[in-house]
Amino acid sequence: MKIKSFVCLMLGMLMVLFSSCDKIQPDVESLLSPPKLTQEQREIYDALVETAVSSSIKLKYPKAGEYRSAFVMYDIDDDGEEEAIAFYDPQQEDPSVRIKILDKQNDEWVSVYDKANGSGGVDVDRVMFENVSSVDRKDMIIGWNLINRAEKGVGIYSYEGEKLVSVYPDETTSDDMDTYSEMVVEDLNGDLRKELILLKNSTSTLRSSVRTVGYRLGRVQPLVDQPLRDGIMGYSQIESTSLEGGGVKLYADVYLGESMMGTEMLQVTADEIIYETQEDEVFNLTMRSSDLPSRDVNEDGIIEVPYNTPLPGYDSEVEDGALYLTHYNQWEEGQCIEVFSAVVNHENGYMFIMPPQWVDQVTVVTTFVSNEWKFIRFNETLENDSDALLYINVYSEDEYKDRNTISQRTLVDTKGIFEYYMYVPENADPELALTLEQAREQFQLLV
Ligand SMILES: [Ca+2]
Ligand SMILES: [Ca+2]
Ligand SMILES: [Ca+2]
Repeated sequence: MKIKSFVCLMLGMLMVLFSSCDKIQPDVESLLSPPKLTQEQREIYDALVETAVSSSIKLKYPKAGEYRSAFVMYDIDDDGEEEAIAFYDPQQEDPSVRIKILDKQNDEWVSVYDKANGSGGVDVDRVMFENVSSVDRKDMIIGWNLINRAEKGVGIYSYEGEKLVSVYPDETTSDDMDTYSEMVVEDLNGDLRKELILLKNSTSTLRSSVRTVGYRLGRVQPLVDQPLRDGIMGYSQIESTSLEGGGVKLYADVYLGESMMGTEMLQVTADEIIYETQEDEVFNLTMRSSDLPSRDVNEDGIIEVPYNTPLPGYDSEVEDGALYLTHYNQWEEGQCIEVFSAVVNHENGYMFIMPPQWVDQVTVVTTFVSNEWKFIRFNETLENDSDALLYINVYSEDEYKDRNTISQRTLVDTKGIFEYYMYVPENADPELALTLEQAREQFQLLV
């Protein structure tokens, strides 16, 4: 056990190291062991420590997004050479994180800027470089973790004359920093400046909303606010696709309470937000009882939103282990079109697309064989399971396989250490039976 966890730790560290190999962006782990630093990284680190406001500093590195290392390497003044942007906690009374910018001048790294963030940021969520306030120069967007808050703060900064100037909130005002739980950055009006779409969710009030922020009339400011329904516990993931006339369609998968999810759909354009799922009758058709993301399941470029209903014989109200039929729907102008319905085995990473003639006729039961799903013609109760049409089994590579069971099964797919088997009984009801080949075509591994 000890050896195992040590190996895991080593693997974890290796992954952290390799993930930052593409640019010189050391992570904190490697900074703790100086020999791993390149000469350049060491020079940056030394210049940072030498000029920091306290002698004992703690480096902070972005937790999400493209830049995940203690030094963000980016040509922020557009002179053709990268600067090093570092975040550090001077470990003094005020827990605020400072931003330092180091520039290489005459072959030496020197600190050109060092300032406390004025927004109470205690950690860095993410850093992005985008044209927001200007088409000529990229701004730095920083997502800050705030003390005692689940929502994050967002600041947009422009680098002017070796200074970071906050353009949102505007430095010259005392406006509070705007917040987000999830953020999407897109040019909504084709003016080559990006707008920010901030998806908000307050864990204390359970109020959620969507806000757009962008450059209008000479400054970066909030554009449109759209409240979302009450009761959203948080966001799972956000998908977005381009709308024909400009703007994006957002699919925000949301948690609604214990193992219940739904999807808020919105059309976000330059001057309005159309809330497609505002009506409960529409939103209810996106609800499902397991953690199923909205995604493009049939690879046609359009996102499908899952919705599930109990399989014949199961009642979602009373049963914990109920199995469901998941309908994958495309939404257009408030109308839904089902692409297909499937039974999804989340735990084992596969789904089986139900042939249309099986819907409402066929249900699935688990058996005494672990990770076996048995598809049966539904005859009034789940106990009446003699009309078997298909078995799907999942084994890990070196797991014990009962010889009688496995001799009937055909290996149809593998993923990592997992092996997927199928079996179509010879006496399957001819009215509903599939051949093994047909059954294989309905089978898909989850990505
Ligand atoms: Ca530069
Ligand atoms: Ca724009
Ligand atoms: Ca699709």
